[in-house]
Amino acid sequence: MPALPARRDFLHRSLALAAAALLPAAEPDEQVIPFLDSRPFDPTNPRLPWEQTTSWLTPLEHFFWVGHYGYPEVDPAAWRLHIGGLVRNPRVLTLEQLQSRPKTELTLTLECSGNPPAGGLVGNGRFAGTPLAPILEECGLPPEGIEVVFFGADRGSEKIRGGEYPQQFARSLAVSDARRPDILLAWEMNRQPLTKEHGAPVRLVVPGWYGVAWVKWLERIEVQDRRFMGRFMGRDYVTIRGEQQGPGAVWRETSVGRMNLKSVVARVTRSPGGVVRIAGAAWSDGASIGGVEVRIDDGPWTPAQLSEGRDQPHAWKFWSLDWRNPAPGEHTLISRATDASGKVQPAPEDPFITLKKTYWEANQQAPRKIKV
Ligand SMILES: Nc1nc2c(c(=O)[nH]1)N[C@H]1C(S)=C(S)[C@@H](COP(=O)(O)O)O[C@H]1N2
Ligand SMILES: [Mo]
Repeated sequence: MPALPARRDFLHRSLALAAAALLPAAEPDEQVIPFLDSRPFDPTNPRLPWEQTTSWLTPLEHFFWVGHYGYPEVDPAAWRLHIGGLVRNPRVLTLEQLQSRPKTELTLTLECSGNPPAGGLVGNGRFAGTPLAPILEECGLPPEGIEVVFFGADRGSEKIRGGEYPQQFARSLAVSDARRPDILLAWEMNRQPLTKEHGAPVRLVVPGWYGVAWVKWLERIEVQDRRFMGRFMGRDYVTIRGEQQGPGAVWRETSVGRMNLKSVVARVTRSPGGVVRIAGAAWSDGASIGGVEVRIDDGPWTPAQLSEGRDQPHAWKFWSLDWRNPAPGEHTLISRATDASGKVQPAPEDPFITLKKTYWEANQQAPRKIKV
């Protein structure tokens, strides 16, 4: 297998770089045991490199980005936020006006609902901006308003039944969700102005919801008296899931929204003393993580130790488990999270997963293979 040494080489080199940049807490001389399917990091299309992830906060250079209609350059001086539709007092805000409002910072896990089980379309960042709810209140929500629609500056065209139509990236929230106090109009990520890739100058931040709801390059907010059914609400980012009910199944198609309970084995290391440590992350829609268990091969589920992040409801929790005397050879590691209500992250064979026909929201337990 000629590819393997090169891969290892790459890993060790990039690890040395990561260690220099962000590793005060890592143990000296620990060695990463790479996953057998580990892939090199591509800085032009970043995916969280789990095996290099030692920092609870994801550095910007490791944070994924997704843009369905490209990445528009928005001039912050010319930028305006239009708030209209059915509100009683429509408004137009400049960036300066927005930034003069009260500022809140939250540490939040952002995951794309298209992230595969152990994939890197996820990160944990600090987002700062001003709460949306008071702005909606000031604009006056009418009783007939049921949804708030958020429009980005990015545009494309969509084919529907033989026709082709202009579209703007947009997502909606029910008024009751939009009034949550922790939804932000954010202009900072990791204490820096948002980059173009992450939606500069202003994006929506929806703690506990999948990334598709976090509209970037935000330029218009509208309240309407009917459901918004654009591509990213009603046709794309939809989950078709069955549930066995007696002899048949009930099939439901829902728009991707709240995140599902999930955990991953992120990184396996060996200390100079020979102890192998299995470390990982777990997150949810904000329900607190009750615990994480790890299974090695066909062994018992063993509770891991939760470490960082327990005080931040919408940020991932880090966990680890020390594995003494691993037998040399190949092993399969798998983790499962449980939330405080007792809900357990589903196994790949769970009907919650097998009856999910679309690939979005893949929160099943993810086996990872290593060779010790
Ligand atoms: N305007 C706009 N906002 C968008 C998107 C987009 O294509 N256009 N992609 C969404 C999706 S699918 C995800 S997963 C997140 C990703 O956020 P990030 O690129 O900052 O990581 O942005 C969301 N916001
Ligand atoms: Mo996404």
